[in-house]
Amino acid sequence: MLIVQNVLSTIKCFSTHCWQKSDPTVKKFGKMTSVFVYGTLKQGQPNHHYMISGIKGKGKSCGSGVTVEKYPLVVAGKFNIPFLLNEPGSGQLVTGDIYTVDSQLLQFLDEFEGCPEMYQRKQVKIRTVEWKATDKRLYVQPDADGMILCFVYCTSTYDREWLKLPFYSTYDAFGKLGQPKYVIRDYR
Ligand code: PCA
Repeated sequence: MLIVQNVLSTIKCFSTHCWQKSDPTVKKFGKMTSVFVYGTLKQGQPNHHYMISGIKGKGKSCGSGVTVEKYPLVVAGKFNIPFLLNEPGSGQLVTGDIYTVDSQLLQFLDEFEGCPEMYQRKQVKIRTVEWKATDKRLYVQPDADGMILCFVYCTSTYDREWLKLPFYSTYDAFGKLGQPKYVIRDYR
């Protein structure tokens, strides 16, 4: 029995190690990661403070951008939450803000966004619209065409009925763009 347990724990340890090795967020301590936010984490939106307060980890604004591919951006659920449905090619080009975050803030954001159950974090190509990040030690720079690969919280685990909702290109939590207003709740 002990031998079986040891073998199992070795396999578990090995698989965790492999996962960590292939995950860019934990490859190197202190690495900054580019994240594209399109919803309540954007500037002027209800959860933006997490991106810049420093309380949950380090985050720096790099600029703004738009997805290279179209995605359906819907406002759904009883709290009117914005979701980017992982259906590239349908919907609209979606606008948002680009941040660079440290591993602590990335880990918080994963937890805050209910990742991987509610949202899944996926790398997508973003066309930069405005770029203000010049410190090369902190920021990954866009390529010569102004493109940058960023993580985005999108979902494949959504209710198929949501495909019948209106698709937006830009999100606003306060109903300024005609979308249902976001219901603000306490985060734990
Ligand atoms: N927060 C994340 C995903 C949706 C949301 O409200 C964001 O702003 O990108």
